[in-house]
Amino acid sequence: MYLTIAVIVLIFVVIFQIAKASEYVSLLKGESVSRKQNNKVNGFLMIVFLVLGLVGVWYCNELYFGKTLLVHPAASNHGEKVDSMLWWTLGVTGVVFIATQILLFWFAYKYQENENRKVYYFPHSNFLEMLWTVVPAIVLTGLVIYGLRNWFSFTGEAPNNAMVVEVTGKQFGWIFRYPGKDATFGKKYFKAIDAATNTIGLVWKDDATLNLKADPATLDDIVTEQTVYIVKDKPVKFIIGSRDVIHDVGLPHFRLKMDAVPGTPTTLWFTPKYTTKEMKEITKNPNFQYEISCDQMCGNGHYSMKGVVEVVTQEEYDAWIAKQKPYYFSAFPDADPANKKLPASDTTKAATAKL
Ligand SMILES: [Cu+2]
Repeated sequence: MYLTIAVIVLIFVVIFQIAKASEYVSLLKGESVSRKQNNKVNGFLMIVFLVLGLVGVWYCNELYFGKTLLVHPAASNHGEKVDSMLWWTLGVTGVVFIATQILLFWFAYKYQENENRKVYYFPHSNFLEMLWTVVPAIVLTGLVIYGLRNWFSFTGEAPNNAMVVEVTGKQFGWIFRYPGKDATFGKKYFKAIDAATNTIGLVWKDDATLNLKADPATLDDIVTEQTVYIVKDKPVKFIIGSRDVIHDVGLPHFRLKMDAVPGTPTTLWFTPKYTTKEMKEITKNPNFQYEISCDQMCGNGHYSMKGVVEVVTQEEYDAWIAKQKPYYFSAFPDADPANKKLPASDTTKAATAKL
């Protein structure tokens, strides 16, 4: 730290001294000679900056591209479209960037002060003005339309066969809800939330003080935390909300993200293309996990909001969901048939049946 500051200070001192020295030199040599010399040096430096800059762009790409997500394929249908959109944008802006930078620095070098050249007076050209207004406008409109089409596609209606999962952000974690056997999410109400037993406020019981009527559709809803299971090649729609502040469901491997806003449900849908297992092979990383990262600064535990998406086959999913119990049973264990003690007569019957 101190070393860096010392080096920066030293560089400033050196620049200051050079400036001062060149001032004295110009006094000795005369204004015009020294200006011409400076022009030459500056012109040469322009070319040096150009070359160093372009080499730097190439070098940083060599150094860091391997660490980006782009080395592995996008893991969803929409992700592929987002990637292609990104490549098109980078391609178009990249070509323009390199061409304009080369021209900018080359012109500064080539057309430096020269006594044998007279300046050509070129005040205005309607054609050129039109050209560099209309062409970028058309290209940018194209890119925006391309992006909007993707946006409407992944925030729009999901296919009929899509599975639906509700995602709720909270400080600091994720709660997932599956609709259960009736395929319907039961009603929830924020005042019914109880951090220990009813994390998203399902309306299980009548509550006169809150003016709530129990919703039977809540009884089979399945609630999990931190890990969500979805199926490869099957569209999945997330209905996204938040319990406290604004979070954001960031799905970097699927190239999607969507804000989680309290009181205003947002949606997105996508079709996962590779199971977690397949992705481990693709990335050659045995510890690979699809991650939900909160993409919105949401408080001091923001960094720890990692959720996991398990993409599995239909069979694996069926086996997993069959093992899940309705959330209702964890709040009211007595309602769980598995916990019900059989009446004495039934026990005898069961025993006889066994025999
Ligand atoms: Cu968050």
